[in-house]
Amino acid sequence: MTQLCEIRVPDVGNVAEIDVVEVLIKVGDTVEIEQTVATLETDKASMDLPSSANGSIKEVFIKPGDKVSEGTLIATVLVSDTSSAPAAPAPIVVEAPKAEPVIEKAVEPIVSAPAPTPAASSAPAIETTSTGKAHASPATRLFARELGVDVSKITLGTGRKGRILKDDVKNYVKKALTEGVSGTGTGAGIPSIPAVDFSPFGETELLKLSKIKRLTGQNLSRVWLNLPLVTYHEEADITEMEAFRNSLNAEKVKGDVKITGLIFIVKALVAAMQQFPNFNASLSPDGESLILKKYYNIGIAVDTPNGLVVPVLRNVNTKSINELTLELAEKSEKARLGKLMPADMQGGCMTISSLGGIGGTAFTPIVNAPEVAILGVTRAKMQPVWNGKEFIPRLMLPLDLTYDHRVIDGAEGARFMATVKQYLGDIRRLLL
Ligand code: CAO
Repeated sequence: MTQLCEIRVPDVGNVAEIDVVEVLIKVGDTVEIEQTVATLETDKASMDLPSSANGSIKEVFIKPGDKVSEGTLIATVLVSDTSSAPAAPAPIVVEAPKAEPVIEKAVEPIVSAPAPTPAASSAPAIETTSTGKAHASPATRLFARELGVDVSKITLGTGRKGRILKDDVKNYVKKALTEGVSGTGTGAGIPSIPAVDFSPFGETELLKLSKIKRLTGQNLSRVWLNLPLVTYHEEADITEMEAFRNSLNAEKVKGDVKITGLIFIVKALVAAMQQFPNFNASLSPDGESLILKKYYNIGIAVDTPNGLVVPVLRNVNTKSINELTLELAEKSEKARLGKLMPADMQGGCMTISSLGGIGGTAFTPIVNAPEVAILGVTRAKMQPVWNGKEFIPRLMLPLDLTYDHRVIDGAEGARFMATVKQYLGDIRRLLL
């Protein structure tokens, strides 16, 4: 049976006018779910608009240069197999372009997970970030990345207003091959990992990485290569905090969302950030100043079937434990269903990556730049603690703070964690 599905512009967060930059489909084209059908651009970011259905394009309602807004009909798709009916159409922001004074928005990673500015060791790409001049759509950037081309090296594109198009990338590669121009290196002179033929060793299968995983990988590599990271380990005594949490949860009735220990950690972290403003900051692109933030938004790394995403809890300092509990439950559920919008993942000041529900004793999380620090949490366990007279059983929570050493000094990191530990050890202090 055939069914007609519509691709519309989803909620992209309070933007009245969005420019259509590129239309990548035409009538009769076959599209798959998640395939990019158009590139849209606001004055803050470019986004790839994915198809929400598998099928063939019946009609296209937009052309480059058009202005659209939330709900605008982009195209209709004839779907022959009802099993491939629409999934949630989430635009994927992969580019934050052009001179943008608010660096945080400009360099923010889509997937939460640790941040941007490529130069992956094995994925040889140097993408221009907000500070660069290259003007290209996410689809073109992706294409360039796949070929290992640094788009910033393509000085002028042949598209409107000098925009770099796929053909410009192709021509650049052709030129590089014929003239031996060096444009496909891995950056910073890092040798790429050689390709290995595994077939002599046994059977293998090629599994395509999800888009989230690919982007996360690039972001992680960028941060790893660009930031001098230090990880500091600490333990907090959460015996009383857990007793309080359990007593609160005992009052809950069936259907209520239980309070998770993570929310107390979020609150303690923000209380410490209020005392240590350098942790609520980003380094300016020229590395000469700190941009201090006056709001307190915390990203929470959430494990989903498609990869890691980081929804952001906003204005944590103004919200109660109960409000934050509901917000985290709602956002992590949305994350797992793949329904987070870019706006849900933007504006974070610091991130928490909690593996405590799974286990672990310590790990080294990677900072979600342009944030300057990330807090890792692993599994709390009962331990004998010496109180001066005897060993007593206490519930100890391992914490791992990774920070950008350009911004945070070692002693500052240690003091910050001593403060987080103090808040978690006696959560009454959060009221002070
Ligand atoms: N110590 C001991 N127990 C813990 C704990 C800790 N540090 N953290 C959570 N738990 C317990 C919880 O209390 C819960 O127990 P009950 O079911 O008895 O109540 C159970 O473990 C499961 O917790 P959870 O992980 O589902 O819930 P959470 O609120 O602690 O975390 C979330 C929410 C979204 C952070 C989590 O589900 C998640 O996705 N974690 C993975 C994040 C990740 O992948 N990070 C890696 C990033 S770097 O690659």
